[in-house]
Amino acid sequence: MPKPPAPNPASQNKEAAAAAARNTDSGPGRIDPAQADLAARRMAEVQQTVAAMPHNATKPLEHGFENGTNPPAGEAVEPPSRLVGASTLSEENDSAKVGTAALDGLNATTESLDRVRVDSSGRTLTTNQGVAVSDNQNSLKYGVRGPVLLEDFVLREKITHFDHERIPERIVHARGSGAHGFFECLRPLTDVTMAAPFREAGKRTPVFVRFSTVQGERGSKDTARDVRGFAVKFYTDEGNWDLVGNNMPVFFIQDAMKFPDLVHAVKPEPHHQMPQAASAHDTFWDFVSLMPESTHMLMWVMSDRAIPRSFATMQGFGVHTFRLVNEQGVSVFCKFHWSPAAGTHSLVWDEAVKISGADPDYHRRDLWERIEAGNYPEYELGLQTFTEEQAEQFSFDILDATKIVPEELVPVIPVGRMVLNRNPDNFFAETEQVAFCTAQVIPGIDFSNDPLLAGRIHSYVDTQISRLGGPNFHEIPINAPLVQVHNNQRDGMHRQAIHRGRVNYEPNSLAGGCPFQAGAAQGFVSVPARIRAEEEQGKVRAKPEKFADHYTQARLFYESQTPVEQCHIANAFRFELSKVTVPAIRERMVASLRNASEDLALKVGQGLGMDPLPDPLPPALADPAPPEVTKSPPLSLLARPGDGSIRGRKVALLVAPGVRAAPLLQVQQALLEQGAIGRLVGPRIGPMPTADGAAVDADASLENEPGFLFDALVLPDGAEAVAALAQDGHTAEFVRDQFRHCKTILVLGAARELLALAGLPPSLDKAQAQGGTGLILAGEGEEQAATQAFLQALAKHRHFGREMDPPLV
Ligand code: HDE
Repeated sequence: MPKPPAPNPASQNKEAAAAAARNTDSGPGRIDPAQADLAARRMAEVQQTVAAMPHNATKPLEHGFENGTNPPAGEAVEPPSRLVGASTLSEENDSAKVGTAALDGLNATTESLDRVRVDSSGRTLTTNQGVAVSDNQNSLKYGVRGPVLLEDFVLREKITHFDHERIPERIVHARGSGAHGFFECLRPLTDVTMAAPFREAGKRTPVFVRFSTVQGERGSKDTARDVRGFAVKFYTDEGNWDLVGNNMPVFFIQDAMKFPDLVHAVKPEPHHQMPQAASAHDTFWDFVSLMPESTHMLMWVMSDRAIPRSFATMQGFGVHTFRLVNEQGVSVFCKFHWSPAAGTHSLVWDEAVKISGADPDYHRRDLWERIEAGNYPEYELGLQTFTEEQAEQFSFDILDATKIVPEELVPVIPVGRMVLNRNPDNFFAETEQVAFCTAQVIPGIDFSNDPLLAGRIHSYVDTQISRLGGPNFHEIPINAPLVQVHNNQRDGMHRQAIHRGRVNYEPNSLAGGCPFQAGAAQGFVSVPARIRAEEEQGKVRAKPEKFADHYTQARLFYESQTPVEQCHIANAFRFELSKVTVPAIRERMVASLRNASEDLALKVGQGLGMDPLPDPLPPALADPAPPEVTKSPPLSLLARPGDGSIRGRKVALLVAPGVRAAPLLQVQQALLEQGAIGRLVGPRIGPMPTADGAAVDADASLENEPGFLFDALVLPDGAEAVAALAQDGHTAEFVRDQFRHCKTILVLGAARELLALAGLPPSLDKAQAQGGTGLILAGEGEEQAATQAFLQALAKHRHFGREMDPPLV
C-alpha cells in the first residue's frame, strides 16, 4: 500500500488544535501535523490519509464488459500510524476483558476451533455469568417446605436456557451425522483449476462432512430407503468451499421451481403426519408419476444405493455440472465423484427394516465407531471434465440434473482422497450448526447454468438465516473459514466480531480505503461464458428440448445392473407401490415404467397383481436422440468392491455356558487384526463358564444385539453351549436373518445342529462343498483353515447366490 504524502504545515496553534480534536461534531479548517497531543495528532493523520485519496481512482473501471471480467484491486493507502483506524483513543487502556487493540488486519474470530473449545475438568459449576453455583440440587425456597422464590436467578437461568435448547431442524436432510477430516491432493490440477485444494501434490485441506437422510425428521431412523446427503465443507486457504452433494448422481426434478412440491410430496402427509422417513405413500408416488423426469432418480432410489450399509461404503456426487477455472480464466465443465476406499456396500431391504427398529442410529453409530477405532472412512475424489464443445455433442443436456455423463463418454480421473479422522466434540455445536451453502465457492470453482443449481445457490443461505437465527451464521465456529474475513457487513443477531474503527463502508478514505476490493488477480471472478446463452430468446419460462427425454438414462441405469440388483429394484417398486392406497396412482407409475423397461414394468406389475399391464404413458419426447451407451457397468454397486478389506465390519460370535472358547477367541483375534470387530453375543451379557477353561465375557446379548445388526456370524462349538443356544428362540432368528440377508456364517463343530433348528435347507451342506454360499462348516481341527475361508468370504460382503424371493427362511 502506498503511504500518503506529507501534508503542508499549517499555522494553527497547538492549543487550538488540541481543543478542536476533542470535538466529535466539527473540525478546524486546517490542521497542523506536528502535534504532541494524541487527539490532535490523530486528527492530523486522518486528514493526511483522507487527502491521499483525492478521488475514487477505480470508479471509471466499473464500466464496460471488459472491465467487468477483470476488476481492478481497490485503492488503498497506508495510514501514517494505527491511530487512524482506531475506534477510540482509549483503546490502549487494557484489562483482562478488553485486552488491548485489534492487531493489524486481524479478524480473531477465524482462529482454529481451539478458541472455543471448553473442557471442565477440575472446574466448579458456574452460572452463565461465571458465578460459582453452590447447590445444583435445590431451588431457593423460603424454608425447606416453603414456596420457591422468584429471585432464584440460578434456577431461572438454567430453566430458561433449557427452554430454548432446540433450534428449527432442516426442512430436508434433518437427520445427519458429521465428521472432521482432510482432503489430500494427488497431483497439481493447475492446468484446469486454480482452486486452492488442488494446487500441489500432498496438499491437505481440512474438511467437515455431514451425511444425512432427506425425508425424515431429526430423530428418525438411519436406514430408511432414501437418498443420502454427502456434504463436504473444505476450509481452504482461499475461503470455504462447500460441495453439497448426494450419494446418487442425479435428482428427481430439473428446475428449482419444483423443489417445494417434491419435498411436500415426500414428507409425511400433512393431515396425519405419516409415514415418517418413508417415500412409500400416496403423495410421493402421485407426484413422481406425474413428473416423468424423476424416473431416472427413482431407479437409483429403488436400488440398494438407497439403503447403504454405512456412510463409509457409499459413493458421493456433486450432481450438477460445475465449472473448473484456471488462472488464465479458461474453464471446463466438471462433475464431482467420491468413491469409498472400502467399496460400495448396501443393506438388503428386510435387514434395513429390522435395523430401523433395533438401532435407529445404525449409520451414525457406524461412523462414530469406525473413527474411534481408527478405521477412518476414506474416499477418492474423481473428476469428469469436458469442454462446452464436447457437451454440445452429447445426446443429453449437461444442465439437466436428471442425467449423468456416462463414464464411457468421459472417464472419472482420480485427483485426491478424503479421510475422515476425527469425531466432533459436540453434536449440536458442530453437526447441527454446520451450514452448508452451494453458494460458497472459491476462485477456480464456478457454476453452470443448471436451473436446479441456481435455485440452490439462493436457498441454502436463506434457510440458514431462520435455522441459525440471523445473518451471522458464518461466525458460528464450525462455519467460520480459516482465512481472514474482512468486509463492511455489520450488526444483526448474535454478532461475534468487534470491529475496530468507524469505517463500515467502501469506498472510504478514512480507513485508507481498507478493506479494499481484491480485484481479479486475487478475488473471485465469475466465468463470463454462458453455455448457449441465446440472448435473442429473451426472458422465458421453459426447459431446453433435451430435458424432455425422461427415460433413456433410466433405462441405461436399469440395464447396467446385475440380475440381483435388478431384482432388488423391482422388489422395491413393488413394496413402495403396494403401500399406495389409490390403485390409479400405482397404475400410472407402472405405465410410466414401461417406457423405461418392459422387463421392470412386468415384474413390478405382476408383483402388484396387475394383469394386463396398463398402457405405457405417452412420453414427452417421441423420438429421443440415440444414447452413446446402452450399458454402463460402473453403475452397478457390485462393480466397486473396494480395497477388499474387512475393516469396520461387525461380526457376532455366539457364546453360551460350556462353549469351546479357544477356537472362537482365535477368530475374534483374527478379525481384530484385520480391523473388524468380533463381539461375543450370549443369551445374556457377562462372564460365563467355558468347556476349555478360557475366559469369556459376553458384551452383547441375543436380545440387545439381534442378528441383523452384524455383517457375519460365528456359531460356536461345545455341546452344552449349543444346547443352551438352541433353548433360546432368539438364536434361530439370529441364524435365519444372517442366512436370509446372505451374510457369511462360520459354523464350528457341534453348532451345525443350530442350522437345522433355524430351518435352513439341509441341501446347504452340499452347496457349501461347491463353495460360494458363504456358509463355512468346520469340524474340530479344521478351525484355522475355516477361519481363513471365513475372512475371505466376509470380504465379499454378501453371498447373493443364496437369495430367494420370497425368502425360503
Ligand atoms: Fe438441498 N437443501 N436443495 N439438495 N441439500 C438443503 O439446506 C434445496 C438438492 C443437499 O448436511 C437445505 O441447510 C433446493 C440437490 C444436502 O446440512 C435447503 C434444491 C442436492 C443437504 C435445500 C435442493 C441437495 C441439503 C435444507 C433444489 C444434491 C444437507 C437445510 C433446487 C446435489 C446439507 C439446509 C447438510 C439441504 C434446498 C436440491 C443436497 C432447504 C431448493 C440436487 C446434502 O436449503
